Formats: sequence, structure tokens, C-alpha cells
Amino acid sequence: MARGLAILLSTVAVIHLVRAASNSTLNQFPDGFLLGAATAAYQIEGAWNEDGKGENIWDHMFHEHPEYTNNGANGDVACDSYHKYAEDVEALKGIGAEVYRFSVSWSRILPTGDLDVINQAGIDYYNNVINLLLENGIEPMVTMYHWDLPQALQYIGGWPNPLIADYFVEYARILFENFGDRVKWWITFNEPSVFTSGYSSVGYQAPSQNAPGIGNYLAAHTLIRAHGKVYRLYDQQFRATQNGRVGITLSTDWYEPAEDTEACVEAQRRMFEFQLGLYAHPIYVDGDYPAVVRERVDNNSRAEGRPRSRLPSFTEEEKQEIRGSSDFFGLNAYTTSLVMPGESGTSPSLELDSGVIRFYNESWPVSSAIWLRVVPWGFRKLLNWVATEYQGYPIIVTENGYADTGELDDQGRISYYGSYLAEMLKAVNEDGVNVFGYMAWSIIDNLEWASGYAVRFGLYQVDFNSTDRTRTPKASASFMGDIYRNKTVPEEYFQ
Ligand code: GBH
Repeated sequence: MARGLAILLSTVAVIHLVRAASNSTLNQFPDGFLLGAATAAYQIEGAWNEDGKGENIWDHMFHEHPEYTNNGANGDVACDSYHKYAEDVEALKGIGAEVYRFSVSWSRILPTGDLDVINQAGIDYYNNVINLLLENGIEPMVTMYHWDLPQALQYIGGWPNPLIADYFVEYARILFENFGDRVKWWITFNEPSVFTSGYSSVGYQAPSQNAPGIGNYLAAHTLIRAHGKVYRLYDQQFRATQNGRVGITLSTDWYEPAEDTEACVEAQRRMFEFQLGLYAHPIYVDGDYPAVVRERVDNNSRAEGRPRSRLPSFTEEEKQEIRGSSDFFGLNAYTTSLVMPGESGTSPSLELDSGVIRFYNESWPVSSAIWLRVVPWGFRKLLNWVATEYQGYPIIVTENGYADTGELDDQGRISYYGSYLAEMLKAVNEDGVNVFGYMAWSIIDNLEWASGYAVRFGLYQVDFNSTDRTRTPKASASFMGDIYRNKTVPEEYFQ
């Protein structure tokens, strides 16, 4: 018996040693951690009017207003991934990606946005992409909406029209029915806080509707309702047979208080609630908007003499549908900004409602995108914020990446990824934040929306002057390939 006990104790000791060893390897990804890369349909596919695809709001805006974009660039051809997706899969293999996050173009499948026309060529295209990924051991992760609303639905108002939620549910059903046997990761929306600004400003974001402080709130309200409905649809009709996961991707900077004062800390809280909480609070907390958002928009609306708040309210039934309507928290994170109390933006606007001024510390290194400052420590703080505020939901980083002008020897990108991945692993291995995956933005250079092709995010360079749209690995592709295959971030990035 004593001997049995000794064996038992030594076994326990060995287990402890193994545990301790894995805890001490700060620079390793936990077992099962998903590593991959991301793109979006309008940014890569091209073939904007081929094989039955309908016009979307980006096609429409850039054709009507080439002056909104750098050098008149648009997504008519982009990376020509509609024809060259096999080269994208080769690139993904090149970095050892286990997952590919891409988006489906709604108007390629439903050219009018409605079910009157179902475009089989569009369905075939995504079947080809999905099947080729799986043959190569890469899991598909599908974003249903990465900003490219069918123009036909914009003609009836777009996202501010509450009915668009129903159109989106029908579209989602088509996706589950056609691809759900093989796609196990679904993201309803990419970055609502960004695409709703298409209803509050002109020239940056489609559909470029100038209704600040009104259109963007109405759009938010519709899409949150749509998200809840799609999640319940999956629960009720697809989960049992398809057994996938459904979530949403939200984006935010890390907002650092400009000064160590109570007022700046309150401004930080307000900024997070207006940018992230507007979506995350209904979905991940209690089915409704953050109290501070509700209160401030209601008060301002009243002071403006309006008979109703610019921010609509959910019904009790909607709240039930929305609360807890995600299996994970998708987070896009790139940068950090400073915040302090103050007034910015027109009246009305979300910015003015928030009562926060946002700016950068000029000493933070800037990338070729003016908004993207390299602040790795902010990434760790942001992951901790999300884990604390929205407890119980595993986090997947659905985008993170660096902008330059497209050079092959992209040392800036290498140091960005090295340092950001190190901060993420500190959040995971030291702080205990439950992050289960990471997608680099992007696998290939692509159309950076209104910045055109001047701002590049790819691990692979794309030659936009060649009709072949040749993909060439950058130095960062081999750097990420080593990290993805070894499941380890080089020690030097932890110093
Ligand atoms: C993501 O947006 C998108 O999901 C992806 O499509 C995009 O290519 C990628 O990141 C890189 O940008 O110019 O000062 O008005 C990231 C969030 C929101 C950051 C819009 C830049 C414009 C700031 N982006 N924001 S400004």
C-alpha cells in the first residue's frame, strides 16, 4: 500500500511538473489554439458583375464617386480572388494557417438581396473555396457581412430600415443550408461600429449617407436585432445537425485615459460603451444598450426638442433574443488611442453624445495608415478589458495587422506581429484571458476601402499592375509561418 501511495504521489508530482512547465512557457500558444488569416469579399474578389453577381453599396459608391477613393481605386478587379482563390489557399498553406476567415458577398448569392433570385454561380464559387480549403486541411470561418450590402436593399433605405433584419435572416438561412455541412465557424457581422458610420458620414464608408447621430443608431439597432435572429435560427434549425459556432466580430481601439484623473477614467468608460458596448452590451450582457449610452442619447434627443430618442429601444422579446446570442467574442484589434472628456463631432452625432475626445500620443510609432499606431501593450489591456466586461465568452482575435506600402522586406510588419503576439500570449498565459484563436489581417494585400491600394496589410504582396495579380511572399510570411508551425513566438519579443 505504501508503495502504491508512493507511485500515486510521484505521478501527481510529474503532472504538477508538466503543468508548471507549460505555465512557464510564456511564449507558447496553448494546445488547440487556432492560428489563421483573414480577408473580406469586396477587398479581394473582384469580378464585381460576373456570373450574375448583383451590385453592392461599395460598387455603387466607388463607381458614382471615384473621388472618394485614393486614385479612383475600387474593387472591380481587386486581387481577382474570384478567379485566383486557389493561389490564396496556397498562400495560406505557405504560412501554415489552420483557419481562413473570409466573407461571403451577399449580392453574389442574392443579387437583389432577396430570395427572388438565387445565383447558383455564386454558391458554386464559395463551395469551391470551402472544398479546396478543407482538402488542404484549413478550416473555413465565414463572415456573412463584411460591409457589402446589396445596392437593391440600399434603395429601400439599407440598415436603418428595420425590415433589413428579415432580409438578412433569409440570406443567413441560405448560407447555413448550402455551406453549413462544412462551415463550422460563422460570424454574422464584421465591425458594426465601422460600417454603421456609412449612415453618419460622407466619403469614407458606403453607402455614404449623411445622417450623423441618427442613421448610425438606426443601423445599429437593425443589425443587432438581425444578429439575434440569426443566432436563434441556427439554434432552432441547424445547430443539432451542423454543430457549428455562431458569433459576431466587434472592433475597438484600446482607449487609454489621457491623464490619471477620475474624469479621464470616466471618459474611457464612456468611449468603450459608445464604441464597443453599444453592440457588446446587448449581445453579451443583458439584451439592452449600456445605461450610459441610453441616458446620454435620450437626454440629448430631448434637449434637441425631439419627440423620440435618436436611439431606438428593443422590445422585451427582442431583448430575450439578443441576450447571449453568441458562442464567442470576435475581436478586431489594431491600435490604441488616448481619451479625455470633451466635445467633438457635429450636433447631433455619436461622438458628441459620448462626450469624449480621442487623440494619439505622437511618440507612438505610426504605420502607413494614419489611424494605426503601434502600441503592443494596449492589445494586452484590451484583451483583459473584454474578458472582464463580457465574462463567460471565449475570445477569438478575428483581425490584427500592420499597414505599410507593400515592400517585400517588411520589417515593420514583423516587429508589429512579434510584439502584438507576445502581448496576446501574456494576456493568455499570465493574465488567464480565454483567447482561443488569432487571425492575421491579411493573408494578401488588398483593397483598403477608401484608402485604395496605397495602404497594404498583406503577408503576401499582390502586384496590382499585373493582370495576373501575382502573389509573392513577404519576409513577414516566413516569420508568421515559423510562429504558426512552431506554436511559439520568439523570446526576444517578450523583453
Ligand atoms: C478592419 O477595420 C476591417 O475589418 C478590414 O476590412 C480592414 O481592411 C482592416 O481593418 C484594416 O483597416 O481614417 O481616422 O477615419 C479596422 C477598423 C475602422 C480602422 C475605420 C480605421 C478609420 C479611421 N478601421 N478606421 S480614420
